[in-house]
Amino acid sequence: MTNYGITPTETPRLCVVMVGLPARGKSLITQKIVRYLSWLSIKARSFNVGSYRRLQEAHPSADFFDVHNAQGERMRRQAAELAVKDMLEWFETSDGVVAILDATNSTKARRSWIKELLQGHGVEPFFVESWCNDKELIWNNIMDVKTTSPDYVGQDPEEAAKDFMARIRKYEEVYETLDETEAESSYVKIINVSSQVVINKIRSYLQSRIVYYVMNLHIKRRCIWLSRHGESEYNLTGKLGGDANLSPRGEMYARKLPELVKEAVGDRPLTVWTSTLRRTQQTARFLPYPKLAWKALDELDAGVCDGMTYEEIEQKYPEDFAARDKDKYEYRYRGGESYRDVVTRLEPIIMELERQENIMIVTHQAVLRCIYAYFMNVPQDRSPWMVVPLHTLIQLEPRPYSTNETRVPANIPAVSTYREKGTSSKHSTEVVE
Ligand SMILES: *[C@@H]1O[C@H](CO)[C@@H](O)[C@H](O)[C@H]1NC(C)=O
Ligand SMILES: *[C@@H]1O[C@H](CO)[C@@H](O)[C@H](O)[C@H]1NC(C)=O
Ligand SMILES: *[C@@H]1O[C@H](CO)[C@@H](O)[C@H](O)[C@H]1NC(C)=O
Ligand SMILES: CC(=O)N[C@H]1CO[C@H](CO)[C@@H](O)[C@@H]1O
Repeated sequence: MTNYGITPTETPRLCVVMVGLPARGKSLITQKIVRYLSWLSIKARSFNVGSYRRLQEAHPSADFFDVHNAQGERMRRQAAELAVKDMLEWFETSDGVVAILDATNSTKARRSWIKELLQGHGVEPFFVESWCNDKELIWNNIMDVKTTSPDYVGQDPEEAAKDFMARIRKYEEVYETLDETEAESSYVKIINVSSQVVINKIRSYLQSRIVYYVMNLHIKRRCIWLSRHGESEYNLTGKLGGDANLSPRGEMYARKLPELVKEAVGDRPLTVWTSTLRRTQQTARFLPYPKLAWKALDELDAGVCDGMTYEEIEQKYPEDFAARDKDKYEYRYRGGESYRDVVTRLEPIIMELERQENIMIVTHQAVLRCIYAYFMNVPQDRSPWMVVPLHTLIQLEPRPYSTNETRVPANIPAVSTYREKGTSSKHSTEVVE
């Protein structure tokens, strides 16, 4: 059956417990871990204690977060219990693998409570602390929070920021960071956004993957540009795969691309990544930036169907054709690859993309769909069917709680290479503008 990349000997139930003062990027890290694991087909979900608390107290003032406020303390504890209850239910009913408890968990006593609770239910606790005393980073985070947090909807931004600072001071009074007194716990402590990382008792493969991932995250503003290669000679005849040259219209796109890219990128430094195939390298060849060719960016390998049209595939391998329509993500071409295989080989690319700043990727339809799905959180039953037009520059700007997308068409016509689910295999010679 399917190997999810988890060794079968380990307990496949992990709870990542976030630790850290407010405005240390915990929710951002939480959301990214969920997206990354889901992209790798590892079932993950976050449980935000704050949103359970909000059900009882929608717009609490800073006093609510005072540890000496017994009423507030009781409600916060209740919210955490509700979150954990739902989490355990999710493990049972949805075959969950990784749950992420997004809370403050500011004291050793609380961590010890949650650790026992989880272990009592056969769930391995793993603490991820984001620790930071860089004033500028914290301030930037507060500005993001005050404009996006549901706690402050409809409030004056200045007032919201002040209240939030007061709330943070309440937590600071009691906050205890992870240290050697918790040496028996599995944890990773990220200091000043990965300028220093402390790891302790990493017990499983899954934990080490999460550690490796969070170590690579940064929060600098940057963009990622994606483009398919220009129309190729194979696209004109509807053939798959191969290593064809660009068509005359594809060539026009390659010549226009530097202008489009310059307009979008401005003076920012940029590195261009291509696959090792001719059509992506020809498309990128006029771009005046450093280039890197990755084998991992090569198109989905169509195996024995390489060089055939969809029509020929339907005739020669009708049951394969139908199987691919039924589950395009899992379908693996004879002697070739599935979308899942492509995601697996793209993982180092995603890891490197997280580490880098401005990058442009010129690649192929299936590969581009997989990369796009990671950033835009597109589920697997939809990602293989996504429309990614030829001759269009896609700009993605990752922001704390979403990714901003802009599409810039080059206005150079190309054949449509999109085949809708369940449609006839006839190659479309219709020209889209
Ligand atoms: C974190 O950043 C602040 C501000 O740049 C610096 O003063 C502090 O020494 C850093 N701490 C660590 C442990 O790197
Ligand atoms: C376009 O042509 C290339 C070969 O040059 C092929 O790999 C790719 O799959 C084609 N796109 C579609 C969707 O037909
Ligand atoms: C998204 O990006 C576009 C282009 O850079 C910009 O004009 C727009 O304001 C951005 N939207 C958000 C919500 O940041
Ligand atoms: C401050 C805060 O919200 N801490 C929570 C950490 O997690 C434990 C268990 O989930 C809660 O009891 C605390 O309230």
